[in-house]
Amino acid sequence: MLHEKDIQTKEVLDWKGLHLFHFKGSTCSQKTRIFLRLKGIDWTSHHLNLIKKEHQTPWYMGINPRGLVPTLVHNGKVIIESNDIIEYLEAEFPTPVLIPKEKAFEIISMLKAEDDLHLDIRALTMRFVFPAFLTKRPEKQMKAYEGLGSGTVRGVIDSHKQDEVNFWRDMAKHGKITDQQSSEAFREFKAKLTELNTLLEHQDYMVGQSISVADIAWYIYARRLLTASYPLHSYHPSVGRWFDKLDSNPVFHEEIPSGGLLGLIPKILHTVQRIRGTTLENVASGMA
Ligand SMILES: N[C@@H](CCC(=O)N[C@@H](CS)C(=O)NCC(=O)O)C(=O)O
Repeated sequence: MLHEKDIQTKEVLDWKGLHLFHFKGSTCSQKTRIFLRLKGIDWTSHHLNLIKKEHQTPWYMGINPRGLVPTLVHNGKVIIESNDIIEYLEAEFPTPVLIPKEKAFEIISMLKAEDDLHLDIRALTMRFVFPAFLTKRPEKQMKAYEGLGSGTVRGVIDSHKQDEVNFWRDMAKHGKITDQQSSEAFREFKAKLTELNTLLEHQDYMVGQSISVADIAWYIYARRLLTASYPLHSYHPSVGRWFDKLDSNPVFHEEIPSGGLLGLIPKILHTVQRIRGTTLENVASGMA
């Protein structure tokens, strides 16, 4: 939860009710939206189109100093980071339970591990879901980003913002996400999903026989990996079965746009990558 000092757009401190800033194509926003739907919580939508850079305005960065989505505003309290938003909502709206108390430690550790892979999922997205010309960030934009927002989170200088800047500058330097970054991200996911596959050989959901937020988080990553052409079902059959079960639930399926331009772009990109022999599997196996 942010401190008042972190927030420059003071008007949100007077907002009543539950407001979510989000983007339909963002994994962290999708995770939060599915959570809200399963909980049956009503919320006011503030959709920000990341492609149009609507999240890098002085107004929004005055609410979220990192300029990322999602952000929750609940009766004047501002919470950033999807997993913190989810934990906050679980405490405020306890039913239906999505973080059972007896499994809380396990679930929070799983969410932490998932968040640690965020730059990896982003790297695969920027290489295998969207073409580089759509995602490159010119230096002028990075300089403007650096200057926006309070630069503090919970009252202290926010080092995470620098990680964001480094990611995009690195990508601009190489002109794309490199083969090495892609292979490393692929390896990280393969190792993690191999572990999860072993778990799911013996149980229906990530932490046992009932659904929890750990399932939402990994469903979102699995779905994004499939969009990047990761061979989920053949490498990890139990994860594949678990995924198909969740995917047949409209609450899950409907929150991830697969039609329109957001659905078409990766399909075109994969056709080009197949012709050039630069698919995710080619790159990860050093055959690109
Ligand atoms: N750890 C953060 C990650 C937030 C994040 O990176 N959001 C992405 C969308 S999934 C974003 O806002 N990207 C915009 C950008 O990088 O400029 C969370 O879980 O909320």
